[in-house]
Amino acid sequence: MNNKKALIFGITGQDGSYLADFLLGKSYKVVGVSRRTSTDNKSRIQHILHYPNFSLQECDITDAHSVYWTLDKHDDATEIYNLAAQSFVGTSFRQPGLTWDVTGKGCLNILQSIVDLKLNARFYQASSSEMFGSSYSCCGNSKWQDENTKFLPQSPYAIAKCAAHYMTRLYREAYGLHASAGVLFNHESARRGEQFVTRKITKWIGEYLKWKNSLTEDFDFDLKTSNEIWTIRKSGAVFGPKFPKLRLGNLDAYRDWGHAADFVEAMWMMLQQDQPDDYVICTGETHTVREFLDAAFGRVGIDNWSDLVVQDPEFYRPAEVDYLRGTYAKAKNKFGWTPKHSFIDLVNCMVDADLQ
Ligand code: NAP
Ligand code: F7E
Repeated sequence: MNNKKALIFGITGQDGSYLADFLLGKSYKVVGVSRRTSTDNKSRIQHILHYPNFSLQECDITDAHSVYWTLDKHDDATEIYNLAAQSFVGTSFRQPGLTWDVTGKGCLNILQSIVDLKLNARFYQASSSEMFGSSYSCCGNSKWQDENTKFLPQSPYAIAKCAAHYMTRLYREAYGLHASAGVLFNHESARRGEQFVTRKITKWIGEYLKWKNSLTEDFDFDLKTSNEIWTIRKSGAVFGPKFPKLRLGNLDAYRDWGHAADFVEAMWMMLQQDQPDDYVICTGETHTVREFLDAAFGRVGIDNWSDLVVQDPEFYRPAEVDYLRGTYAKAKNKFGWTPKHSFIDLVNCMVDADLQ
C-alpha cells in the first residue's frame, strides 16, 4: 500500500485526468481540486469518480483563501501538482486579466500557502513552451529550444506562465521548497479540449464522415462552395443536405506535438528526484499544422483536403509563435524519460477516437 497522496489542481482538464489515472495506477491517494461550475465538467474523470482512492475538493485557484484552506485540509499531501490554468492562448488575448489571475497568480497562491502552512509536499508547476515565444537556440540550420533558451513570450498566456515559472524558481531558492517546473511542449490526446487545433481537426473529420455516411443513395456528389459542402440529388439539380467546412487560422506554424499520457509521467518523474529542477519535455520533432492536416485526413483516405478547409482571419492570433521544437536531453539524462508515442501514432489515435 502506497502512503503517497497527491493533490491535483486542474483535475478536470486533459492532463489532470491522465495524471490521476497514472497516480491511481501507482496506488496513490489522489485528491482532484476543481472549481464550482454551473455545468458539469467532469467528463474526463467520470471513470475514476467512484474509486476509493479518489476524491474531489472544491477550490478556485484565484481565491487565496480557498487555496489556503484546501492545502490546510490536505496537509498530509506528499505531492502537489498545479495544472490549473486558463490554457487557451487565443482566449488569453481576449481575457488577459482573467488569464493573469488564473495562470499567473494562481500559482503564487499555492506557493505562498505551502510556505505559510510549512508543508513538506513536493510541488510541480505546469510551465509551457509558449514561454519561448519567438526565441530559439540555433546552430547552422538547426533550431531548437531547451533549458538554456531565453524566454520571449508572445501572448498574455505565455507572460502569465513566465511569472508562475519564475515564482516557482524563486520559492525553491528563497524558501528551499522542493518545487520543479516542467516546460512542456504541446501535448494532445483524445481528451484534448475541442478548441485546440489538433482536436478541432480530428473532431471535424469524425463529424464530417458521420454526416457523409448518413447520406442516402439519393445524393450523388458534393459541391464545394466557399463555406459549405453541399450535396446534389441524383434525380436532378436539387440541393440536399450541406455541411460546414473546417475553419482554421494559420496553417504554417510549427509545433512539437506529443501525447499527454507520456508527458504526465515526466511530471511525476520530476517530483521523484532528490533535487528539484526545471526540465523541458517534448518529442524533438516539429510539424506544421498543414502536416497535421495531411496526416489526419490521410488516416481516413482523403489525400486532398484543400477544398474542405477554409482559412478564416477569426482564428489568426494578434501575435503568433511560429516555431517550436524542443530537446529533452536533460530529462533523458537525469531520469531516463523519452516519449513513447510518435507523431503519426498521436494523429491516428486522435482521429480513430473521434471516428467513434
Ligand atoms: P486544460 O485541459 O485547459 O485544463 C485546465 C484545468 O484548469 C481545468 O481543469 C480547469 O477547470 C482548471 N481551471 C481553470 N481555471 C481554474 C480556476 N480558476 N480554479 C481552478 N481550476 C481552474 O489544460 P491541459 O491541457 O490539461 O494543461 C494542463 C496544464 O499544463 C495547464 O496549466 C496548461 O497551461 C499547461 N500546459 C499545457 C500544455 C498542452 O499542450 N496541453 C503544454 C504546456 C503547458 P475547468 O474544467 O473548470 O475549466
Ligand atoms: O494552436 C494554429 C495556432 O491552440 C496551435 C496550449 O496547450 O500548447 C497549446 O497552445 C497552432 C497555433 O495550441 C487554428 O495559431 C491554426 O500556431 O492548438 P493550439 P497552442 O497555441 O500551441 C502550449 C504549449 C500551451 O501551453 C497551451 O496551453 O495552431 N492554428 N488554426 C489554430 N489554433 C487553434 N486553436 N484553432 C485554429 O483554428
